[in-house]
Amino acid sequence: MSTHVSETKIVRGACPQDCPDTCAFLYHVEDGKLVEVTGDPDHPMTRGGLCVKLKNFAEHHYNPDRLLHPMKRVGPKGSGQYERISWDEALETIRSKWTKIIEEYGSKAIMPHAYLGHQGTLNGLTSGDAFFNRLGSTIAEKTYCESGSSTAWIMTVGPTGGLDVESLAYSKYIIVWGMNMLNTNLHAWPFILEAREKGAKVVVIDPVRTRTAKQADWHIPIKPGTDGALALGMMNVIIGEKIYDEDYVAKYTLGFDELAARAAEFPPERVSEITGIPAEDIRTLAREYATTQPSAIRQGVAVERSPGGGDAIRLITMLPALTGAWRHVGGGTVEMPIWEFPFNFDFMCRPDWIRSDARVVNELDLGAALTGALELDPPIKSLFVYNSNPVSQAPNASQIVEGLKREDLFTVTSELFLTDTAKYSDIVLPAAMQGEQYDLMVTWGHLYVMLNQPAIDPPGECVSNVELFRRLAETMGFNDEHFRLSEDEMLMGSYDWSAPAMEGITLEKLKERGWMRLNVGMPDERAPHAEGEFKTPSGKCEFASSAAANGDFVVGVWRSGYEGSQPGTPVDAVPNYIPPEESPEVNPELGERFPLNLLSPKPHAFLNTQYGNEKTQQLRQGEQMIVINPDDASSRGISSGSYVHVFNDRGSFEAVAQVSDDVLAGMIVTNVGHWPGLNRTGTAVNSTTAPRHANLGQAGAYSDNLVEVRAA
Ligand SMILES: Nc1nc2c(c(=O)[nH]1)N[C@H]1C(S)=C(S)[C@@H](COP(=O)(O)OP(=O)(O)OC[C@H]3O[C@@H](n4cnc5c(=O)[nH]c(N)nc54)[C@H](O)[C@@H]3O)O[C@H]1N2
Ligand SMILES: Nc1nc2c(c(=O)[nH]1)N[C@H]1C(S)=C(S)[C@@H](COP(=O)(O)OP(=O)(O)OC[C@H]3O[C@@H](n4cnc5c(=O)[nH]c(N)nc54)[C@H](O)[C@@H]3O)O[C@H]1N2
Ligand SMILES: [Mo]
Repeated sequence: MSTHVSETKIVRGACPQDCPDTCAFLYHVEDGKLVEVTGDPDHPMTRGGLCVKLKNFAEHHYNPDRLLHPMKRVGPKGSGQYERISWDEALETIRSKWTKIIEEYGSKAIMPHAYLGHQGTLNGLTSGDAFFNRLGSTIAEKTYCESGSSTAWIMTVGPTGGLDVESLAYSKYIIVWGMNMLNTNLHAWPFILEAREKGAKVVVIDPVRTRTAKQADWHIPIKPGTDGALALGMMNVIIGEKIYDEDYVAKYTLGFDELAARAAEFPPERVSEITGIPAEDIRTLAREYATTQPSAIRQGVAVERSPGGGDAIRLITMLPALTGAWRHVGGGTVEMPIWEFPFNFDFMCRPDWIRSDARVVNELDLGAALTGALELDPPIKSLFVYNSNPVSQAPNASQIVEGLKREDLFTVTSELFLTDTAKYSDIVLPAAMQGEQYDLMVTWGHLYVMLNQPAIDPPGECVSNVELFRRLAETMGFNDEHFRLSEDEMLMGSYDWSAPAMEGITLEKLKERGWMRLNVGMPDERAPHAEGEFKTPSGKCEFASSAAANGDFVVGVWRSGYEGSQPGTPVDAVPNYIPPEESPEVNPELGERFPLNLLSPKPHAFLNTQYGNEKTQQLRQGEQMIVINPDDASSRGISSGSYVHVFNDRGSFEAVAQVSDDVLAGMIVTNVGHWPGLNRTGTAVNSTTAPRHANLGQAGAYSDNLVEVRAA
């Protein structure tokens, strides 16, 4: 290996984080100690660069605050007072508590709560699903992120990867829509720069003049939650001026007439009123986007975080079929290319173990579920948290804390650190960190299979999630073969290794090389929908959705393999603009009391809450801050650098104000991810957010949040 330095052992790995980039790692190990983690310069997408969050990743493994042993609570819930116990005692406590709860209330009184703290096939999103299905617990619907976008995507184009992010280098017109790429998809940016060097124009659609927006050729500020109207306005112009690709539309799309009728209701003047974008800009955007080929749209997750998010993503996803952009290398759109990977979710989740009377509770409704605001029979008597930190990341956090304080709730958390959530647990279990475990990473921003191999042993008594659920299965007396499989056997079962996309890829080769590209065409030749071939029921890009008829839009994987239908808003076959619910226009009474729309996108130096407890990252990120427009600031007597109180009926937090016209009047922006317990008031942004769902996929509508601000 070229990077080999004497005495330093290099082990190949991959970033564990829930991020589209999944960087290729080189672990540097000396005398059994992880001394450095660097990027693999040979990886075509991530090119040896690691983001600011992962700069001190080796040290992160040795953070003195890491949980190293199981512990039991010895003080009041939330006090953080714990005492070391053995694994045996921890497991025995769980067994006896759960046995009693099951006898008295049934197994549905136990609820897991997990998300993407780790992004592995074995230790990530679906880790533990098989165990909890076998236990017969309540099924936790995991829709923190992308479930709205993915549902919309699948309804429109089917489970296809779409545009390869690396192919952006061949685009001539690039729209980054609702994504702060320089923070959240950093390794896509060089491909955009490459395109720009060849003359491409880069447009960013975002209510905030972000770091990314400042780099763009054209920043279009838009009122939050109105993207569906903008897409319809663009269609109005594109169809009205006949600059769409008639041949492509005729051959490869379904429902053009219905879509044209819908778009006709959205002339630029009307869309301007809704979005705050000048009508002439809407016309220019539509014309440039349609006539400059290949044109590309990089969709961010932020668009889904509003009540109409699902339909907005459907509309955005339709644009390249209307213009025929899919014909070209570098044309089309990308939500996340995860659908190219041949997962075997039934093997991972074991839906065959789901009982016929299973109950589903959405994780974003956790506060209501724990406090009884959501009536549940049986009630939740035990919560098992892993890979997630709901006290910081779930909406209506104050209600979650209220629920977690219940004396009759038995809470167990498996964690790396004593997070704001773990603090409320009766039992805390220590988890292994990425450099200490084996996994094949799930990637959602590029097309490489990435293997992470352990570089060092876990410290203390930390275990991977795989080992955690093996121990829990044994404790509960589950003798199933599934819980005795080796990690390689689990990986073999988790993918269809004989699928065309996996041709030539084997675990043996991955162990040697670390990563391999899926067999789905190279970035300079890939045009997956040049001739239609969409993965929808009709095989076409569905402007009128055939799936809309059957009423179930949640993608199965977010529900642990559970396929039953979920009551929700009926969905129109042809998407529409669905306005925000918390806006002064829609709800003047609420707007009178709470006139500002609060957005809470991702922090630059943290990964959700991870690294939020690291000094170096805290310095990079700074204190919790809000950005407020000069008009809104002066009318409230707020100046830059002063503390403000941000509040609504759900809760409050404090932050430092930064007065800037980077945000429009009528809105403010902060970031999610600061540890509530490290903030001034012990709270953070999710104390104010509503547990509201977007119109598809039960996604969170975090952006639909009216607040008021006053000097603290
Ligand atoms: N540094 C860093 N990177 C991350 C993460 C992190 O925590 N930190 N988290 C990872 C995860 S889990 C995810 S899901 C991704 C998400 O990353 P992104 O897709 O970038 O999503 P967000 O950060 O939610 O928001 C991106 C931008 O959308 C804007 N926005 C908000 N509401 C709207 C709207 O209604 N319309 C439009 N057009 N724009 C809007 C915000 O102002 C923000 O600048 O990032 C991943 N990468
Ligand atoms: N207001 C607002 N709220 C949001 C969002 C927003 O934009 N605005 N974004 C939403 C989005 S997109 C997402 S993805 C969610 C993210 O929500 P979460 O997934 O809850 O986010 P994290 O803060 O990364 O918490 C993961 C936890 O898992 C732990 N962990 C990491 N690795 C392991 C492991 O191997 N084993 C175990 N047992 N634990 C591990 C970490 O220490 C961490 O505490 O937040 C959502 N919340
Ligand atoms: Mo996310």
